[in-house]
Amino acid sequence: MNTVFEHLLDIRKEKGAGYLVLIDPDRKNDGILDDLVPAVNESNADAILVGGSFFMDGKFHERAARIKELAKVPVILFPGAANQLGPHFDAVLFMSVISGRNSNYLIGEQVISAPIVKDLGLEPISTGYMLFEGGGSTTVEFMSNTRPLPMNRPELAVAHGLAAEYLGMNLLYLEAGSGAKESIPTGIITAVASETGLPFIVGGGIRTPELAREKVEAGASFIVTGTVVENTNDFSLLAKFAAAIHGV
Ligand code: 1GP
Repeated sequence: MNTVFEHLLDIRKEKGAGYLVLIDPDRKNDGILDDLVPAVNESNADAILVGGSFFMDGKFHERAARIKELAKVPVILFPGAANQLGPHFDAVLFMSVISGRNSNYLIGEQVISAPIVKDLGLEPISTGYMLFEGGGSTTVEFMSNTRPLPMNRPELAVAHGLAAEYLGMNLLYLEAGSGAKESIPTGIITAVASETGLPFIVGGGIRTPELAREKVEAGASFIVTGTVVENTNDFSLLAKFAAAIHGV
């Protein structure tokens, strides 16, 4: 059987790029999961990411279980911390915040997580997570206590991407932050695509299918959207994003 990561790479090969839908299992989304997840199933999206850096109640695991129960695509944990690990995922982005210099998010949470990942039998997808300045301070910047990379220095992005590659990571995540004003610019995407050998996710502040398509044409392997669907409750957007990202 293919791993989730192999499945994602196959999608990228067949469709040019993949579409990942981020669902934040916080209380603000309590009422919409039973409609949102079936809408994702119908939309041609390729996987669901579940996670976030901050929660306002204690029902993360309950909601993650419900998402997994309803989902017909792989459900991947996109963890803000080790305490989000649980059995209701097909894989976990085993991430290190390589853009920052906070040792807890570079290796601390990973050491806490590794035995739990093994015990749960989750597939770890080794991911170098790079946070960029999305215009205004984002929750992840505050919670990770790290300084984001500037958007106007592609060479810095490339150096971080290469470091992740040479450290043996399998995937990069170029993040402007959830709800970012500015998404990752084309210049950064083309530089990372042409100068590193790793597939990469681009997310944060992508609010239209046209903008998602622009990122794919610049070289993004996977696009993630979160807030735009949660904020508008317009689930028809999911299929529009999927079509734009897959180029159909
Ligand atoms: C957050 O990149 C994702 O990690 C999604 O961002 O909520 O802005 O779509 P948005």
